[in-house]
Amino acid sequence: MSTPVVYRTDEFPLPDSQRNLIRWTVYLGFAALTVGVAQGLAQALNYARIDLFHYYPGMRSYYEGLTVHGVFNAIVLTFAFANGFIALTTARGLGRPLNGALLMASLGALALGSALVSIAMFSGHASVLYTFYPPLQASPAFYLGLALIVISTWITSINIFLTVARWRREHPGARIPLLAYMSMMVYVFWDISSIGVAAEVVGMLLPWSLGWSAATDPMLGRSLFWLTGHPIVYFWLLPVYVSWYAMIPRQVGSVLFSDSVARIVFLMFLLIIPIGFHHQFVDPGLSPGLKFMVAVMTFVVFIPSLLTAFSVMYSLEIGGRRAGGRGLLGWFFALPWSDPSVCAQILAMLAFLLGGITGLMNASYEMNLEIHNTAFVPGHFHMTVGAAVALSYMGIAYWLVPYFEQKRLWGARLARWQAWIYFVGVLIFARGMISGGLAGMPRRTAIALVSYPIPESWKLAGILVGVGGALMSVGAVLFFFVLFMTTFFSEPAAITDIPFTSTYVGPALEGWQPRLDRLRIWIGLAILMVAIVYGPFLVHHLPPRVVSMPFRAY
Ligand code: HAS
Repeated sequence: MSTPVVYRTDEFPLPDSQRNLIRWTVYLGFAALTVGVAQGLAQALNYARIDLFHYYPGMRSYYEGLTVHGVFNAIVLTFAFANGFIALTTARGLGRPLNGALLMASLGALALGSALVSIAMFSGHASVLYTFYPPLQASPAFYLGLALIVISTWITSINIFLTVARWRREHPGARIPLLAYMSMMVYVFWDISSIGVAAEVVGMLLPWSLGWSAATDPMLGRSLFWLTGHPIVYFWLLPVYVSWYAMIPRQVGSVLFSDSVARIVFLMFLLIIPIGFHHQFVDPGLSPGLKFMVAVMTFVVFIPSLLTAFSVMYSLEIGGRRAGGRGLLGWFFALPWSDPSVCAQILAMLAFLLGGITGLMNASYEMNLEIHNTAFVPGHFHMTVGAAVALSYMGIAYWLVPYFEQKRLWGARLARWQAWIYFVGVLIFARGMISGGLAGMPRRTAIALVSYPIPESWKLAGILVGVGGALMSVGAVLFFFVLFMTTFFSEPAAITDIPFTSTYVGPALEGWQPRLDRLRIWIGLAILMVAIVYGPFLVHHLPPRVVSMPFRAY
């Protein structure tokens, strides 16, 4: 039996103090993004053979800049955004406040961790990139900072789980509201996924950087990293899926098609955590059988995103048709493109269609042998994390920052331009990276500084990367400008709620669907899957072998 869901949109009971803590958490992420994108411009121009590194204050090398770019954008921004945004959606989904002390503790750990990694990177003691593979060694401050940033996500998890548990005690037999369910699953997923990097950093890298062990085991370190490093991409993406499922339908005047489909999608991600070995297809020491199994499982991870594509597209179509769109694609153009939040997120979805296809190419074992460690890979991930995720964060910010500041969004037209400029920039950038990568152009290489002659095929590719990167930078500057003007110069407005949607079907109270909320079973299955894939590997590789002496770029 399906029950209609009626969400009250008034009286959202989040105390101002909690809203402020969430606000500063998200702003910390945006502050990291300003530094991250500034470094990104130098990285992109490097492919066009323009060397800016030495003009950046304090930057000693290409690798220092690339580390700052990756760590600030891919770790600090994304973790801060998830901690803040998902705390907010949990509170809204359940209609009750969170624990203020835990919000404060999470922000404190995040701020302190970010400060420590910044000190390590800007003092030149952590040019190890965002993957920090051993035997590259950073100073202890870097690993300690990373550990604190991860701890901030665990504190957020505890806050979310306690709030959900209290709500369940007060509502025996009720289904967890979808918005809260999805929010909670983001952190259930992340908590299991983060075990790998926690073990690597705390068990291996931190003691090693403190000199308590002379050498380390790079193979074990890489594998533990990718145990987390693969699902981390979905920890970046899933908050965006929360917006695409639970907010965008409302923003386009529609509803979400199915409550259960959304829950199943989040559960599928939970069950397919252990496929990090697809980042290690070219690593020696892993059996072909293991690589084959992981390649097959990687194709399965397409399914929840394909379900998302169809489900979200259906919601968009309902909205577009309600707005008068006719014919096969008329609904698409009838969507409220004038709303910068909607505009940015639909463009993000379109970029993700292409990003997803390149993911499929990466996942194909033989294709992977061609493109691994080439510029193709940054081409893929700038259309996923650099566009689907970052552009969606920007779109979300266009209603979130007015909500935080209790002001109208300043410059909606400029904000729309911002989204388009960034989108076009990312497509040109990715086109350059992909064609260059197919021609063997390496990633993580200071092309502007190499002493060998550059093949002709890399030249046009490099120029496209430079032009696309410059446009992305313009888009980013406009984004910060709109937020700055909104915060300091816009008119006050009383914004009492955040946009979220009701569903067309569900949630059912009988039949099989309530089982989707029985979390113990799903968490048990997810841990079992990790044990099946990683267990045999760990049996062979534990305890860590003393193999490699540290290599320091400082
Ligand atoms: Fe990936 C490498 C495979 C998704 C990020 N990936 C990376 C790296 C990063 C990254 C950062 O198998 C580099 C790591 C490093 O530094 O070495 N990736 C995949 C696969 C998927 C995938 C199979 N990746 C992502 C996402 C990321 C991300 C998401 C960030 C957020 N990736 C790989 C592999 C490698 C890899 C290998 C290793 C490469 C190597 O050798 O180094 C899939 O999850 C993708 C599924 C996506 C889709 C698209 C669904 C589209 C949607 C939008 C719908 C549009 C609508 C609008 C509704 C199937 C949901 C439509 C309207 C109309 C009118 C049309």
